[in-house]
Amino acid sequence: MYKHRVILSTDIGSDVDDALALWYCIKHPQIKLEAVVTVYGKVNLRAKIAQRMLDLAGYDAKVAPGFSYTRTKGKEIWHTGVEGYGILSKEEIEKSEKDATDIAVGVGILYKEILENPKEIDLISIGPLTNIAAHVHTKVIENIKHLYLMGGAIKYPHELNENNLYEHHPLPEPEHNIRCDPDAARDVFDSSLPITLVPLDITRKVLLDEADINLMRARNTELSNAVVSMLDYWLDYRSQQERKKITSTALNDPLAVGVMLNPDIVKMKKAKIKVDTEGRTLVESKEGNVNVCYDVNVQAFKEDFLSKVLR
Ligand SMILES: [Ca+2]
Repeated sequence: MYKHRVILSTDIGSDVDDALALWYCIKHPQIKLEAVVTVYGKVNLRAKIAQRMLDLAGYDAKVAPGFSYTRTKGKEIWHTGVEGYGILSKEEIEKSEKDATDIAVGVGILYKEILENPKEIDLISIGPLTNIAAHVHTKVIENIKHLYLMGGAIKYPHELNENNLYEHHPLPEPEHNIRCDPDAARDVFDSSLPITLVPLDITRKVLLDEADINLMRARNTELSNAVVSMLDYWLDYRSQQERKKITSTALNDPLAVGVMLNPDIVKMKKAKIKVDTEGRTLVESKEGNVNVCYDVNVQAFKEDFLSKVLR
């Protein structure tokens, strides 16, 4: 029996970790996925990828594109160029890119689902926060049960620990999901929404390595083969970028799902988070609406993740 009704807001298709997070949601018996709403750039293509994964799993949930553009003006959208590779045909990719992209049907689905099910639905955000920021001045915000948010960095690339969490130095680097739309992130953090923040500081510690990928390869279902194929394209892309062979990848986005399912796998402290113009997430005070995760039990998380997706 499921324990969590979930809406996922995702930029699936670029970093493969969104597909891994969606796979985890699909396969976890405690999750009932109500809707997948895409965000950032090629939202139609991203929605096609999510829909295909659900179809391969025989899983019924709503899928729709959210905002393609960011709330912050003048931001270039980052794509890898391999979005859809490994799961969609070349024709499907080209066609979905030609579709109009600013309809944002998914934003309406988010609105309707939350208001029809007040305080029943957990929202998991694993992309820029544009879709969620659209609702900060509506009743939606007070009716979301909880927001689990992969994003931000508290000290990264410096080590984060219990003792330096509230210190103002060293400053972190801006993390992708926040940096891509700082205005949206600021609106969400400044709202009254209860948030659990799963920052880069801990997600980078959870690696899917070659042995794990080989287990996935051996699983050999239509869905696992599609995910592994996307994973291979992502590792090739990363290898080209880094000019060396990359064989592992961080489970950033799946960890946000994992923290919702098993909060005991992390250590957290309360905080108020301020977002600066560069997209840094800065701890402003010890009181606030955000649980910041600062430590993770890597083995406990990976055991649950792998056992569920390989089920
Ligand atoms: Ca993502």
